[in-house]
Amino acid sequence: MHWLVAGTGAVGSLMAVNLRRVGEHVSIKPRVPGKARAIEIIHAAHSLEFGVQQFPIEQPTQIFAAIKAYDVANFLEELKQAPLPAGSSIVLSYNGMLENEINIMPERALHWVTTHGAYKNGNEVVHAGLGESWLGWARVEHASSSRPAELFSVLNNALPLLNWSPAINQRRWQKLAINCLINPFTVIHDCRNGELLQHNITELQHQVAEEICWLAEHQGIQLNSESLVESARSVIKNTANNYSSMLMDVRQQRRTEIDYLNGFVARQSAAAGTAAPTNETLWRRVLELSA
Ligand code: KPL
Repeated sequence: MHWLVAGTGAVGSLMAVNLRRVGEHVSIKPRVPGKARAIEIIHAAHSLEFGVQQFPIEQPTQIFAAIKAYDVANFLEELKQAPLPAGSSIVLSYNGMLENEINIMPERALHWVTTHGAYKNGNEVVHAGLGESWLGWARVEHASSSRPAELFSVLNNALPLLNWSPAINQRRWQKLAINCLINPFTVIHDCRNGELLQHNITELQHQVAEEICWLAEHQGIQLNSESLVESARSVIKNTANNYSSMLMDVRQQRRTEIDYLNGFVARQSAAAGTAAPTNETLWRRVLELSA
């Protein structure tokens, strides 16, 4: 299979090196346009070089887009201008949710939701915490269609464990909650995920989780706040050495995804007539810290 990994952040780089490791043909499309013809990624002391590919694409290609939530609409618009050859698919991986995302998902788009932890140090990608991932069709009307067998199996070999999910939306809400329960706290305490266990945040996490459960239920998704806090705790332990993507964004003075995480929860709850004060406070605090 031909793969194009869009986005050369931690997750995109991690996927690119692992796809290459299992023998796939991989090129890269950085989201920040540059003139480079090749990109070097260092992983486990090996330096690998990836050719840079731009749109349009001539042959059937599996796109793995590990991009920021605020870049999703632009990226999908770019794809619309350069339609992909038959046999291509688009796998999207981003933290958080967009208010209008249901209307912008292309036909063959899939969501890849992960709890793996990775961060980048210059050109080097560090796989700092093992997790698992879920793959499912992005468009609700395709949710129960069969899984694309070859694509699934390649992604599973590259970065196990991958689960097929006909209810990917449920998984996306769980991941949204995990990110809301971890990422802003790593910014506020300026620490690795594991160091959060030394801070007294459990009460606040329960409030964040309860606000998320209320909103999810309002949107037809059942979640349980106790299990969300519990899951966040196990992700914290499994990715203890990781620097969250949000902390890396703040440290490198990039825009964070807070608007699409706790900010999304606060705005959507307000629109539904209920305040989500803890998510709102975390949203504002991270915005202040990243200004
Ligand atoms: O998704 C992550 C992130 O950093 O954005 C987790 C799973 C919390 C790992 O750090």
